[in-house]
Amino acid sequence: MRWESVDPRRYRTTQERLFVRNHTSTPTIDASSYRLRIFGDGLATPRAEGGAVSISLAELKTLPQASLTAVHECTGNGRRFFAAQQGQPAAGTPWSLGSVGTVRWDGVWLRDVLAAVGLDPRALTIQATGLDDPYVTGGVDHGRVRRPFPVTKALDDALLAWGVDGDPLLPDHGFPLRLVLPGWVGIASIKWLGSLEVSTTELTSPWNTKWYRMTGGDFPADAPPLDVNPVRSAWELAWDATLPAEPVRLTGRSWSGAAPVRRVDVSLDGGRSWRPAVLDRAGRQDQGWTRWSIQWARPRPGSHELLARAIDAAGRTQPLVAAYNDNGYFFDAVVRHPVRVA
Ligand SMILES: Nc1nc2c(c(=O)[nH]1)N[C@H]1C(S)=C(S)[C@@H](COP(=O)(O)O)O[C@H]1N2
Ligand SMILES: [Mo]
Repeated sequence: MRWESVDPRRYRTTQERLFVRNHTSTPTIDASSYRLRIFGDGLATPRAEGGAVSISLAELKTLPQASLTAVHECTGNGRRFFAAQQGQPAAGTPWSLGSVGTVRWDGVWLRDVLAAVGLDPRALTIQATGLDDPYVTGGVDHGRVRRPFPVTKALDDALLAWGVDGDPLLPDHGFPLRLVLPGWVGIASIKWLGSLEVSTTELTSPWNTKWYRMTGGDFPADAPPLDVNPVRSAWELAWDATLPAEPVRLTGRSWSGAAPVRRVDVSLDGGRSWRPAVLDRAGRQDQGWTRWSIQWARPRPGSHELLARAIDAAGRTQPLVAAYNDNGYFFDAVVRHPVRVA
């Protein structure tokens, strides 16, 4: 998603504008024969994979329907800035700040689906597996894209989504059904959801043991799998945007996986002086981002760096330097956004 394409009057991101991140490639799935399979020893009646409960889309749609607006963001958002801003190149897709959006998902609460199937009170984790091809890299077949998450998250606000803003999911975003774990790293929201294994033990996959954990830098060897997203901010401006030398109202957005954004401070002079931006807190929807604006009274001709730093209601904020890690996850530092006034 290009920040200069974001319409300041429009709160949510449309599917067409939302970033796409695939480990393999988008599969073609026939919705009429599609089935979600649920199995595992964490069901009230334990089921082996071969004897999974099989649920069609039509059957899912008989459950109470739900909609949820939430930030959707890749763990690697901002990765490019490890190299560009900190001189610490990190491996992976060199996103700027565009692998994020705020999306209104339509579907059913996972808790309602689990209640209908029947859950064992000792159930601990659920492994979600996609229907895209197995992920092969460096000659190793890691199997299908899958990641476990706690039953507590499943019962809290996890959604099984078949649509966005009333339309079916686009193929690239998980048609016909995806998991959505709001506030969590993007990889947790498994697309083209094929199965859910409900277990009374801790399940693992390479997507929570090998990747999507902090490795390298100052992190310990046993850093836990990443779950809740950090705090980040972006200006609704092109990189190196040219602005006329006249008063201008600048806009941007800030978000956090943990809590609503409480305050945003901005600097129009590269970080020498700061002042609070005007937040549109009332306009925030569910677990979406917070829009803000700032009046730049007298932009002087020349090059400038615009900075924005948010604080969320949990007291989390953005550092000036992000914690380096091998895979460039969680670049949450304040980004120095260059503009030219001409
Ligand atoms: N089955 C499957 N689910 C997946 C992925 C994938 O490659 N396969 N990519 C994950 C990652 S890394 C992210 S950031 C989000 C991206 O969702 P989007 O492409 O709809 O924006 O999907 C997640 N779910
Ligand atoms: Mo991602």
